[in-house]
Amino acid sequence: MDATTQHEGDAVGTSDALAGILQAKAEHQGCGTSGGSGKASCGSSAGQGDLPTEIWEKVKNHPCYSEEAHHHYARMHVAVAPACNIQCNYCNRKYDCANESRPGVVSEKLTPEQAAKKVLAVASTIPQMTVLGIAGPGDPLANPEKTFKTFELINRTAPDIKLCLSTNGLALPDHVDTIAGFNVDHVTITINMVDPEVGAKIYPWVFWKHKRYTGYEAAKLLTDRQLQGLEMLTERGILCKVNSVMIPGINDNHLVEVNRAVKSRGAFLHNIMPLISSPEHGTVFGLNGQRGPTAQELKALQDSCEGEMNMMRHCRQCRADAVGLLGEDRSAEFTTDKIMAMDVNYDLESRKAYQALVEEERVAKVAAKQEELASLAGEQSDIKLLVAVATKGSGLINEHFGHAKEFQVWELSTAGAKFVGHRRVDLYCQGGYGEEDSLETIIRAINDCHAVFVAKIGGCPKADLIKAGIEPVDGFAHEFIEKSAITWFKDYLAKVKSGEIEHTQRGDAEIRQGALISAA
Ligand code: CLF
Ligand code: SF4
Repeated sequence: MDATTQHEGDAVGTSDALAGILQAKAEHQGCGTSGGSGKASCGSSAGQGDLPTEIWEKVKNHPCYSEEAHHHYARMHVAVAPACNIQCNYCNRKYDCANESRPGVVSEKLTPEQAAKKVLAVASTIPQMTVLGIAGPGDPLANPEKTFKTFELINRTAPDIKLCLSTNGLALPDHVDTIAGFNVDHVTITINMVDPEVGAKIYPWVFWKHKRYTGYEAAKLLTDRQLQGLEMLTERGILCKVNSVMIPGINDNHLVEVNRAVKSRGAFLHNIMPLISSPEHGTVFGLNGQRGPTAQELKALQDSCEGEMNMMRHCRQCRADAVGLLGEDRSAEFTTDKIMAMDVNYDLESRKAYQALVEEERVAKVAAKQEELASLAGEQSDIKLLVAVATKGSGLINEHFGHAKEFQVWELSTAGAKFVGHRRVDLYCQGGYGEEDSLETIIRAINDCHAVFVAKIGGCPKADLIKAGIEPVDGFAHEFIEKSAITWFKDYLAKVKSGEIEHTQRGDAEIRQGALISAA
């Protein structure tokens, strides 16, 4: 089901697109105050921060709305919504909606009743699963009966689970009251443009009120409905995340304007995702050679939009039937056959007890980071660098290099450690042997990092990483990521200061094309 090839057209190095973003960044003077529930900054990486309590309660264990929560809490999707009412040039309808999924994956479609059983089965098996999202495989609001029937069943049987919805926004204004009525606290709208001229290059048509619209007219209708829906939701206190697909040469510079427009309408979080585009996906963009952004281009755009409304950088573009922590995919454990045969024991008390333990771990992690941060106080340096981390979750360096399917990327400076993204990679260790081809792609994926933190690593990959200028660090196995990274960074600064090493800039890195592969 997957395509793993790297897109040959991806240039690694400073490009026109990157130069354009840096220019836009210089012109973008901070962020306007957002209205509605988007007033405060998003769930910070350190905890409640300056968030009002009622907002914090909504985001604290939502893995997409709080970067910090995503290390600890899981989400699941149920694929109950097959139809769609628009066409995006990065979508092939054979596959799941690409607004919240990697292109090229196909989910197993469920009825609302099957979906409700699946939610109970997953909630019983994965007590840290706190959020149920409907994100396709088409558009949830182009399938309102199935979507809302599913919410109704889950509200009744598993009321502790937060409900979440992701839509292209065309039908949104018609359903806002129903969404509010089902206590859906989180809605994502994919907004790729606020200028119909740009939109006409992304959307060949939309279908509304029994009529097909094309070109400028279609894009105008879509943007008007999206922004109207966003305003209506935020007026009702529903937290809104905006997803935008970054398409170099089409909307990359324009997304700063999108960011301003959604911020001023109360959006809480902006998630700029890279276009994933390969000919084998059979999409218009895939077939006409449209490339996705490089890692540096994506980060520059995200940095340029960062302000009062935080940027989401931990999105995994997961599939319409995803299950588990954001960096993992346990959907294969919960196929319809398996669920129907499961003896489900949904025990609210044991879920709460497990989540209390998770909270204890979370508090310990934050305390360890604060302690290490205090020791960084007074350090003077302009050095800012990236490191990669192999983790299975819980905020720990607890994955072997050879077993990592992705690496988290952290930016280190005298301000501390900041999560800035992740890089999906091919497994290095294949049945006990190291795979040289994979190692090359891993190095390309983390080529902008100075070091890679792992629980364990073999001699061969270690030597190759050093040759590529990336320091393998295995001295912090099973310790907290942020505390360890800050400790390493202090040591790095000391070595630079003493002249033992010279600080150099790293190059760009590649964003892996191709679909998300099931872990099973
Ligand atoms: Fe799902 Fe989306 Fe809700 Fe999260 S995913 S409907 S907000 S529960 Fe999350 Fe997946 Fe990214 Fe979506 S990582 S694709 S942002
Ligand atoms: Fe495809 Fe989603 Fe766009 Fe519909 S909204 S065309 S399913 S990417």
